[in-house]
Amino acid sequence: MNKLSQNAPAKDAGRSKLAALNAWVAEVAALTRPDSIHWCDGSDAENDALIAQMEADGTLIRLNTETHPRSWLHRSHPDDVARVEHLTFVCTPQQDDAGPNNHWMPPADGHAKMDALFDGCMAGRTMYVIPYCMGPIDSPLSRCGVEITDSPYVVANMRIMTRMGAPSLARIEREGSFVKGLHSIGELDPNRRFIMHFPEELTIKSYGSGYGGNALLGKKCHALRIASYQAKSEGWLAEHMLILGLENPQGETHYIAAAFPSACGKTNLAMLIPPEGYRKDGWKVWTIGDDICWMRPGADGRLYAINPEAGFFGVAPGTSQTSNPNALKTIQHDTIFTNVAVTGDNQPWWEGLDKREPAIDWRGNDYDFSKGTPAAHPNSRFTVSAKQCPSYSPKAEDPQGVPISAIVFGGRRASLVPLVFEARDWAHGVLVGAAMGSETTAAATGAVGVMRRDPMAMKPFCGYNFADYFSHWLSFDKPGAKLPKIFHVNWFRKGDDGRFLWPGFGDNLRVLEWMIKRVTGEAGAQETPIGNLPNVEDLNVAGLEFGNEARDKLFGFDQAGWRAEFESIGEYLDGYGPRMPQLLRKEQQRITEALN
Ligand code: GTP
Ligand code: SPV
Ligand code: MN
Repeated sequence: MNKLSQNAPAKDAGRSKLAALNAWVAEVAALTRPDSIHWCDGSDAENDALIAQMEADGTLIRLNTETHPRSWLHRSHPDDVARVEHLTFVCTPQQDDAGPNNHWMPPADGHAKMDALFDGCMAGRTMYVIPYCMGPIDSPLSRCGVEITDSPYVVANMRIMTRMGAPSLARIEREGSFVKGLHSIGELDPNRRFIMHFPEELTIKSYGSGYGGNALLGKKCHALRIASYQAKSEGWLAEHMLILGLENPQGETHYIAAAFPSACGKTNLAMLIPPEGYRKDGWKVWTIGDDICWMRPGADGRLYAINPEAGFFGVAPGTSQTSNPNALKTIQHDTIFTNVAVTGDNQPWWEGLDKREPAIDWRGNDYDFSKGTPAAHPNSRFTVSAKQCPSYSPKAEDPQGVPISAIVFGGRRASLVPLVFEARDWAHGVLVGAAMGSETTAAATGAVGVMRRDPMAMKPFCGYNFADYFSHWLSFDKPGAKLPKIFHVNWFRKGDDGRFLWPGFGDNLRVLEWMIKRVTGEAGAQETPIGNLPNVEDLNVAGLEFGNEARDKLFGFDQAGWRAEFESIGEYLDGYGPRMPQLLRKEQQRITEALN
């Protein structure tokens, strides 16, 4: 018998000191009827046994042990390769509380739909109970949850992405409360797939997908959708943001949180290596998080942030020695790769990595160049512990979090939006975030490259009405608050020839330097109706060469274009009806008038 599935359900139902947890596990077991229940302790022995089991049944394929020790390839079902926004629901009693930004169902209907799917779905399978903590185990900003799943791949990923196992269970027993997440891969049938949230019950039910944010319930479901809801009532923020520390030559470190939509550059910015000249001068970037940021005001009025995650579930394509050397070093060992291609000698490979030729594509077929389709799935990913990252910040485990000096919003905008601008104050900054637009990416199913509004990069992740969310953001501006400055960036502006005008990646440091110098009052800017833009001479562009087109488009301000944009922003805000905070409408009107 399998070492991991020895315990009978009846015996296992009493495994925690917390009656509420035991009762929930027993209730779920009665519904899903697994063959056995395994309570995860997070130990190496447990992980080794799970990995061995997955290697034996083909769930994991061992990669080249010399180049990539203890690393694995997982091929997900070809119809299960990304988040599914059209199948993701927020179930609040009132539809208005979920808002036009969410798909909604009455909670009773949501439960009925999900429980019918879960009925008997774990027959013949092991049910894993995963106690986890989002954030450092000893941090007052952290929150705990328990995910029940029938996927050992999910267990192995949750072990990397969260603090999972015995210490988390101990905290849950101490606190007496936890977010409940129930997950089954079901039949992996897209027609029997839903990701359902019940914020008032701190409950998640996810069926029919084994992929990323659909299945690793600590990540987007808990740390963003449920947490954003909790954060609103408790006075903090749960955001789709990276966190980095920028150390200057004087040895001072400023912390920056940045919200970019999925597959728009968070991992890359969080692990940035400064251009050579900057490195020589002593600049350094420290990585705290690459996807999610929880922050709340400290006693001194500043916002303090933690990364609730313990690992990176990062986009593989585009990751290379030139674009992101820190990520590449991070994933040389002890990494789970999902849906990448492999080379003839069984090394992981993806588009943009290097000039080698892949042998087998992400589906497991011989790679055929003549088809012109990518060998790795565009949303292929690596799962790896943050501790393996060479730039991982010593402050990343600080239970108090780090004080944030600047908040950055940004998206993929081929036209109109310049490289960077600064909001004039908090309310303007909230509008800048609320008005964000970006072209869709392969991180979710559906068309790629379609421009849509993605406020604060939270369109797929805000667990309640965006109008209330914007009010919540505005509410941080109160006496005694020492709020960060807010900026907007666009690394993705294109020229008439369709090429990116800004080199991006390491050179993004030049923009971060300007931001921090704006915070400390050392850099200049030009005031425009949309905010403060750097003059070309305010930014260090030494060593970069720009033609006139690049200069105009990266640093210029297109009044007529912005007038049309602000009209569209006004219409977007109006779509939220009377719940939209007046202050935001006023900001939009103030700028519209200045543009006219
Ligand atoms: P999620 O994990 O989906 O939330 O994404 P992310 O925001 O962490 O995105 P990531 O950093 O993984 O970047 C996604 C893609 O954008 C990769 O293919 C990168 O190579 C590319 N990218 C990142 N930064 C830049 C940049 O500065 N310029 C350009 N042109 N591309 C970039
Ligand atoms: C994203 O899509 O923003 C991700 C990947 O970070 S997932 O975990 O699938 O949500
Ligand atoms: Mn993300």
